[in-house]
Amino acid sequence: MTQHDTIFSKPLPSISDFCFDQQVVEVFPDMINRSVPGYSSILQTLPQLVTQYVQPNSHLYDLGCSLGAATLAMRKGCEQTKNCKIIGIDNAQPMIERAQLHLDGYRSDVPVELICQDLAATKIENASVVVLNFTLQFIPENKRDEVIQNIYNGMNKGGALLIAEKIRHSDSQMNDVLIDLHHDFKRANGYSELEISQKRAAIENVMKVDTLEVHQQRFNKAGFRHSAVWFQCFNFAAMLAVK
Ligand code: GEK
Repeated sequence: MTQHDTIFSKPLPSISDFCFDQQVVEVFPDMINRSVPGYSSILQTLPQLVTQYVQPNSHLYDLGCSLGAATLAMRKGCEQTKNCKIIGIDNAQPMIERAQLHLDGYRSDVPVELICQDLAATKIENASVVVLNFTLQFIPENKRDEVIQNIYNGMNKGGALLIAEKIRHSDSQMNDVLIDLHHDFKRANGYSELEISQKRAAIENVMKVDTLEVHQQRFNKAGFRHSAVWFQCFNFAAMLAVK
């Protein structure tokens, strides 16, 4: 059973930068479901997309795997494909430890290896599917091009990059509308004004979001031949880029 997220419910004397520590691990499923519009819809659709792009004898990567929710969805999507292996990467040790327990609770013939390391230093090889589910937004902006290029270089032709992100609208008025809708979503899920504002302060230095246009340009620059937004709810979008 996941615990209820109350991390920002009491006034904090000072707000430190958000980090993925043990306290966050304990409440993570509740936190992400109540904070990210469309999170469960994206996870539900992942198996379908994975089935469409997975190749026999290849690797699938879940970069920034947290507790392995996307890893499990990916595993569902490649169960019928011969000789696949999923590699889950996260640089937070408490996340990897809990993800391992979580994955051990489900039986499957698809091997999964979980590694605690920086995804920017991860060698991508023989990849048919790479998932970055709400993770690129935590990578420093000046490293994002290199990360996507590294992924592209390690992917097989016809392989898919599945990336979901919080986004910023390039029109500031429209951006404000999307942010308001997101905050209403959080209120409807039981977060107070204090929780919303303290979380915002904790995350603003560690999570800088790009526009859809910047993502698109980055895919093109890396060499992806096709890309599209396949889902959007307010300022959260899921994209597909195919090599
Ligand atoms: C899900 N994909 O449930 N290297 C590796 N991992 C990193 C790095 C890095 N440089 N930076 C951050 N992370 C998941 C949700 S959460 C999204 C992903 C969120 C990891 C970080 O430790 C955390 O576990 C994850 O990226 C982001 O589908 O909390 O909004």
